[in-house]
Amino acid sequence: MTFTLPTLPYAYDELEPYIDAKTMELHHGKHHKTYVDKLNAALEKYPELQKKRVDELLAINLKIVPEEIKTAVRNHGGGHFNHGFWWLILKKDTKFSGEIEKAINKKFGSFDKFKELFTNSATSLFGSGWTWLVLNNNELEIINTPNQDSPISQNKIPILGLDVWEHAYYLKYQNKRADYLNAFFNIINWNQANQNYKNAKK
Ligand code: MN3
Repeated sequence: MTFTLPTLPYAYDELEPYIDAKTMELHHGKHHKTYVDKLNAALEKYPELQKKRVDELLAINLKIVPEEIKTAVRNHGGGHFNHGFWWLILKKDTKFSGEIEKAINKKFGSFDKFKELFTNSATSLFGSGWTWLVLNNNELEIINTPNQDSPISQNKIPILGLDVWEHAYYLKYQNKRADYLNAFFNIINWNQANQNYKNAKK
């Protein structure tokens, strides 16, 4: 089996005006597609690895991946996993509620404080990468990862994530990363985040 580009559970224009349709089309149809294609190319000579899930390839700092393709799988497997995760965390009009609400309030004091810390983390990220809310040893934590590095390689379970590569926002927001970060908080799928949190706690 080779890896395939997942279909989005919504139309490209559904996140307007926070993320524009053109950005979604390029981001999913071109960027994510390229990660999938390059991951498949990297695994071409490794039929055993083609049978693994992408999270299995990335686990424990890519332990099962041979040295000669480690960088390619870190970048393109990471890109495939991170984007597959990211599409599902985007949705308009869900409510901050459930176990994730309680856990965020308990850990960070309030939603506003969480938003501030998450935004500061994303603002401070130099170059390309991601900002995440993860569960690390059963504790919520905000982290950045460079490039397409995935939290699961560090044994941290993503609850929600934010793509801070310029390709995620540049068409609409140009250099105004702060506006993009603010927009993101209107399209977090809290149902999905809550489900991710409940699964991670198991
Ligand atoms: Mn991206």
